[in-house]
Amino acid sequence: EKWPRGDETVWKTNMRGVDADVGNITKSVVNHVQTSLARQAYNLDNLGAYQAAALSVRDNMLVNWNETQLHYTRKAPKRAYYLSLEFLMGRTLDNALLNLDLKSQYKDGINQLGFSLEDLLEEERDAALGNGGLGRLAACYLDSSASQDLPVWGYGLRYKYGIFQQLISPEGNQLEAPDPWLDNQNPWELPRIDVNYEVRFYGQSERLPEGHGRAIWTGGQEVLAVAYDVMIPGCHTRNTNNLRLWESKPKRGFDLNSFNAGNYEGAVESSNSAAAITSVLYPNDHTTFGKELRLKQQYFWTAASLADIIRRFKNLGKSINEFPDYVAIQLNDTHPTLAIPELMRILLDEEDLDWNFAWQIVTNVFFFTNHTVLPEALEKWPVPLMEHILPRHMQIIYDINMIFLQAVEKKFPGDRERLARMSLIEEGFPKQVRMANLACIGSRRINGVAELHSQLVQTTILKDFVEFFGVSKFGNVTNGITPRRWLDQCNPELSKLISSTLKIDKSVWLKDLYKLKGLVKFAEDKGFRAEWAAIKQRNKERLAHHIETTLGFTVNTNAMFDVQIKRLHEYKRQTLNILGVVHRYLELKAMTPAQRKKINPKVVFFAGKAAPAYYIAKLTIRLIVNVARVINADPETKDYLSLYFLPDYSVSLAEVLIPASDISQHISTAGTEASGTSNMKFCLNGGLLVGTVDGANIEIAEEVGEENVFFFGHLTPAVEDLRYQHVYHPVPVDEACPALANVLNQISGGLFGDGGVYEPLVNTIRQGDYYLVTDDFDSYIRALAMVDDAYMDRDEWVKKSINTTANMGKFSSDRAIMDYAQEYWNLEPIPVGKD
Ligand code: GPK
Repeated sequence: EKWPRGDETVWKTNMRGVDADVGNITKSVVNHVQTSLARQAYNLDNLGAYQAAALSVRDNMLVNWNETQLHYTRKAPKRAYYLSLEFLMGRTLDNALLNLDLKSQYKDGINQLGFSLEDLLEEERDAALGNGGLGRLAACYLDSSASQDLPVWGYGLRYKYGIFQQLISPEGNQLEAPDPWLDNQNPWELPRIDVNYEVRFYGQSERLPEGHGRAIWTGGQEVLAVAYDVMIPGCHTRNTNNLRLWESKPKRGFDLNSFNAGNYEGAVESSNSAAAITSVLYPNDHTTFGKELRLKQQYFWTAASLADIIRRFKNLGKSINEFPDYVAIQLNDTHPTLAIPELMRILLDEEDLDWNFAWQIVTNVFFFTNHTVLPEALEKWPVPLMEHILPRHMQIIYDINMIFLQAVEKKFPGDRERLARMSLIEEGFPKQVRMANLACIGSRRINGVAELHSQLVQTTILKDFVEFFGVSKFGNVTNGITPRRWLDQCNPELSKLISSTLKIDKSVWLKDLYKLKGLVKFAEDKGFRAEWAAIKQRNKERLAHHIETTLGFTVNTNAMFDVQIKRLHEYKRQTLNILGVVHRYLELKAMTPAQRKKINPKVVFFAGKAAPAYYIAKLTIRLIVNVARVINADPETKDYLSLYFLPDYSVSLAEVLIPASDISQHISTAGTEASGTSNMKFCLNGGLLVGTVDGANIEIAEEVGEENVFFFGHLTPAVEDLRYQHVYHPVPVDEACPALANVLNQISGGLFGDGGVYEPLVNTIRQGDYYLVTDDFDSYIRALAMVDDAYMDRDEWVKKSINTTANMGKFSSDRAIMDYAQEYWNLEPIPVGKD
């Protein structure tokens, strides 16, 4: 068939490219106001202007997106797919303008139309389709894939409601409100009503008598998955990748059969349950709940994504045994593990392959990243639930298990305990399917997210599998962060100073972050240090201004800014931090005014959400809020110590907080934080770090030098023994750590309101103390004292700050994604327009 239809020159002369002309930009924005939005200049508000500007930017992105997809289709390279239940994208407009290198032109154009770009940026709602680090990592990896010209697509779910909005009641309780982020039109997504797949649930699976492990799965409920595409622009490249999010909807508006039988309500009900699948992001981090709807989400998403991937592969006209040469699929944690039995089902039941051949393909396509060794996060699904919702997949899992355990038995004859540990099925009432074991045996390679964590994965949760498969199947890819959003976008002044100092255009160093190393020698330059410090100061004032306008508090910008922002979790030990604040407050109270005057003033910021059902985490928030209420109102101390809990933590709030931090806290019990990624963001912005010897803190110290990091606390190898001691030879806190006991007594005694309220929280420390707050408290306080001392010598501090930023090259997500591309996926960059 001839392409294009009609007159080729008419087509070609009308195809537009990316347009950086300010005149054309204003024309396009006005055109969107008039036509796409059907609004008029005289009553246009900031929101309308934002939407028109966004649509105009989107037009430019689409030019690149189309070209990229065409280029990938023509070149037919191997592609990788990043399957993640969470993509914590944040806002898009500023990021898109910077990546397309159109920011100054749009700034001018928007100005000419009587608006300010900065105001319009604030109109955008965060796309908050994730809980925390795992979801934000996925977003950084998409940015890096596009920026490194890698043919990578993301696949996820288009939740109608993202992570809940956090409200704080006057008593200090967290309240959750829904996040209707799609209520304003979303200019960044393209509905693809024509790209849709049917996904089956429930029904019956009948094995076929002739063998090969085949079966026929029929009946049950069929739900439609509809694609929504989100463009992912690379930085200073035309490559623009795709994030495909699935929305569920009823296969027909209603169930025709029930409708004809007069069961109108029943028919509408079934359509309701289809839509429910993608209605809400589960707000639990590091925990698994075994909820039916969550399992349906996981299958719905993996089935639609695989169907789409296979359809794209089939368009290449290759034979199915070449599938692993053209496709790599990264499983972001165990959430998409059902893709393994689903691909087996397709290959066996639809492609008619025999078992061994199918398994060979499957185990060469998938790669699995583990993100935690915390036991409560290891996903397990009750067998009865699986049998009910996915009867065919349960058969396949049993078959995989049988064959696998035979191989284990052959290698380790008679080792029944090993078989029990490695089985995909955990015995019990009910039996459960162990998703990590399935992900592990079904994948080509497995990685952790920082050196220490990857070692722990290999020596603890997957030890048996290392012994069975050999260590070469296991690896490490230390996490990274995108320097576009986490430096250039959130800290434009610092970015400018870096470019002018290094005399390197940011388009170069932002994509080769090791270039920051060139800043080291400027740490000795007094003028440079002054500029560096002045930028930090302005970022602190920017944060203070934000807090003043949103919350009405006046923040002391002459103080040191100390920040801990992350999900509330016992293992992350916000408790240690708040107890340390109380300790400092008590010390200040005991001082004379003259003594206080010598103290380094400090403002402590907390932000983070607690899972709605996580009682202790919510109680920790309540304690923080009430400590803040008391100490911020104390005239004796408030100039030296104040405390803020900033509600509704988000990517956008992080973008204001991180550049303003002098010191940030990453204080998990050793061995519990797999990597951490905000630690990298703070350091990249010249903030120093106080932390435990855990996760990526260790590698950050290796890079920036231990003299620039404030480490404290027990090390990973000591943790197990200390926990044992707490249980079998408990020592009362009053003996083990008098300073901590004093703090706990003050809280229980009612210094911050009814002490009884906090008893359950205090008891987690007094009894068992699983996260070793008692053991680390004294060294934590000493570390904070060292921070104070260091901050007193401001010149030395600024040198540390510069040297920290200068040595953060390793933590670019570009390095991480290239590591995946080379060591895991076997993928090459496919730059658009360069051949
Ligand atoms: C790990 F297991 C999980 C989880 O459920 N959610 C989540 O955000 C985090 N993570 C780790 O806790 C961090 O240490 C890590 O940096 C991040 O994943 C990305 O790997």
